[in-house]
Amino acid sequence: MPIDATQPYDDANIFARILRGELPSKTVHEDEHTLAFNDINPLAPTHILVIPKGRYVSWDDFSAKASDEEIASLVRAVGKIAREGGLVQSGYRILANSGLNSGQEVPHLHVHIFAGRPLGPMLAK
Ligand code: DGP
Repeated sequence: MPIDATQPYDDANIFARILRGELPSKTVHEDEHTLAFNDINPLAPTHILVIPKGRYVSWDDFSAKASDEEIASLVRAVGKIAREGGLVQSGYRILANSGLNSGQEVPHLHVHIFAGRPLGPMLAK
């Protein structure tokens, strides 16, 4: 069920539970403001989720309310993960679903990193 990007933050969401250590995940990167882990249902050979540690529902919420430090941390983490994972030469795609039409399912901002095969057209027509 897609979520509404303007809804209040729900502390029971799956990524909040991962951040609290209540659910397992395979950590790929962690710093003060950002966590990255493998997607549970990978759609490409590499499929990583990068999330802020702060309570942000969506890209809209994050871009409006996060500090410059939090935003820089997330953007730099994406680049670092790709470089350290050897993804730069072959290429990768980043994607953040935000709100109803995007199909966002988990109401905590996450940036997908896809890589490891040709990723096809950007969107289904
Ligand atoms: P989106 O549709 O953009 O909201 O993507 C949500 C992603 O979250 C989807 O690719 C599957 C992933 N996901 C859902 N539940 C879990 C979980 O418990 N652990 C991990 N690692 N990923 C999850």
